[in-house]
Amino acid sequence: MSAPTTNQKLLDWVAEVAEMTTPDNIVWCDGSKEEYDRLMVQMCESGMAIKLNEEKRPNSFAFNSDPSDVARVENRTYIASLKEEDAGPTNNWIDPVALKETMKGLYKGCMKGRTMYVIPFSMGPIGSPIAKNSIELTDSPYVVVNMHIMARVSTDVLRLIEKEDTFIPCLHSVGAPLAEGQADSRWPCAPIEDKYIAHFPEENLIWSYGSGYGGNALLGKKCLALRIASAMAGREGWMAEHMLILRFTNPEGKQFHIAAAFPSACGKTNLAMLQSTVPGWKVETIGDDIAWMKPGADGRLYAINPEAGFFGVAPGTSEGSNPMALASIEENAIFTNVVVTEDKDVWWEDMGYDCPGGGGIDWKNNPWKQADGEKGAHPNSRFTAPAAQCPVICDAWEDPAGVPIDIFVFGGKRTNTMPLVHEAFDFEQGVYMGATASSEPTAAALDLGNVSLRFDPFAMTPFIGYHAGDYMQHWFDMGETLGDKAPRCFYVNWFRKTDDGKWLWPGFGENSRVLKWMCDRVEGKVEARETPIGLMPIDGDLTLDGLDIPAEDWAELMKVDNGLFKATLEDAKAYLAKFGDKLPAKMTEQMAKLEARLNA
Ligand code: GTP
Ligand code: SPV
Ligand code: MN
Repeated sequence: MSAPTTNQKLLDWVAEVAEMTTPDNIVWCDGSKEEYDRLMVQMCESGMAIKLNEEKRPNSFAFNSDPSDVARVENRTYIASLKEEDAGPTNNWIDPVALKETMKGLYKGCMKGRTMYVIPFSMGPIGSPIAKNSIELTDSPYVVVNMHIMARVSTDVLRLIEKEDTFIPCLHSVGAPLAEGQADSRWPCAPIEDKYIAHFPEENLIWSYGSGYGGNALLGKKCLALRIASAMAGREGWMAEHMLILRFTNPEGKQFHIAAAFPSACGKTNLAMLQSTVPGWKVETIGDDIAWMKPGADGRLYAINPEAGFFGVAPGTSEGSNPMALASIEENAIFTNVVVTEDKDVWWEDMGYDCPGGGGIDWKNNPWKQADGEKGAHPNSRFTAPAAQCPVICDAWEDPAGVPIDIFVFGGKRTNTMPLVHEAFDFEQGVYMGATASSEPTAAALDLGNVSLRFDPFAMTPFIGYHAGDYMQHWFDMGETLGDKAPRCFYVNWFRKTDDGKWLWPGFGENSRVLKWMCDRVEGKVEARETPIGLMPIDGDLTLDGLDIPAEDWAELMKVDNGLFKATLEDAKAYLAKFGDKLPAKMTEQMAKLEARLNA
């Protein structure tokens, strides 16, 4: 196939990579339905994909990964800045020259026996001033079809690259060359010690090797839209955050835009599509994972969702918890590491009903019976679906101008200590709350080991493309830029448990009650009571009508235990110590103020 572009930079790069990786063929992708269908047919024939029941799940497919390749690999992820100190204490670092040497060794001949796909894609609406044009080179057809859904894949991007003579290069290989006549495996990938997810922030360059999974391989997502974009945003005065974006509209039609940062597998997709239980209030989805935000001409902060689809956690997704996600995956969806039932539909744990037929093929590609008690879907199994299929997608979701953010929400999974909701006294304390957000570990990252609590600033620890201390300072700087137009900051915790392990808060749709309280605060409709950690609801303002929450459970959800918070503050101090003189003075100031309030 002759190359469908005249851009010399792009042609040279493709030629250079092809020379290094020696694919059998090169295919330039155009993002068309014909291309998608053709690749799916090929993958079904090769045994990599399973076509699902056309009646039950039209145009949908299931994949099972290699059991070793089921999530992001944070200990194989690198920020290879020129200077080590610029990667900071939260990132792995290798000298970029040395890392490139190592990776070139791995890339040499790595696409032998495979096709190299050239994927032109845009993160953000094509041609929008905030969007980024990019090319992913990959030898994974699974990556191509997922990129079709998650990003905007189009030859229009080639035209923009020709005009602007610039693009963000993303190189990906599964790292499994095929010898002459060698049969391919169902899910080719490299052993863990050969996997590298590498970022060269000064060059806006991404090199990924050895994994075919999600955030390791769909390079527009975590690698570009968060790690590289956060480094660009830090330099250029905007923000790239691990945040959902939603619009919450009250009965009078007043709109509030909320951006919320929760760590992986802590409820962003669920909150983004929430079905409000507060009469007359409704939620519309703008994004479920990533927000790019810039101050607008009116001085407010405007957010866009750079993605085009959802790559959501399957287990726990049910008619009860997230009906809008279920509706989004009725057709044209891809499923990875779920159960394929006997009648070729999909199932996962906590889907709201037992597996039809009692079993099927599990995520490890083996025959499986629910009655045997083993999990059928991997806890980090995922669906990929076009955002446009979400019944509550907001009409502004592709507006290149974005939506003005009124409220930031931070949070994580804490079964103890953190109350249901509290509000920051001001933006600077809000930054402190976001910067010291903490969570108990989840299944979305493979390798966090046996830790009980992980500090996860702004849910961005695995995604900050530069020094996390500089990143915190950037948040304070944005506060100064925005002044009194800065969003109001809140901290939530949906995950408190009783001593015998039951949820204290019903969560999901009922979280709308908490969002409404936030909006009432923004509008000045309700007062709040001061506690050492921030402002909290006055009894009655956060309505519990119709909920069956015993008074002692509510008291527990609203409790601020000074002793527990002093312990968390000590943990935060220990965590922040590793930032050394890069820790913003404002963080130290906030800690001193919090300590004083807790001791008062
Ligand atoms: P990533 O895609 O990894 O970034 O995850 P996410 O933040 O989008 O998480 P998601 O919304 O997929 O939720 C992950 C898990 O949290 C699922 O098992 C949900 O059922 C569960 N969850 C979400 N919201 C709530 C809630 O309000 N209460 C409780 N108890 N669980 C929740
Ligand atoms: C996350 O882990 O935050 C995800 C899934 O959204 S992945 O795309 O694999 O990063
Ligand atoms: Mn995520």
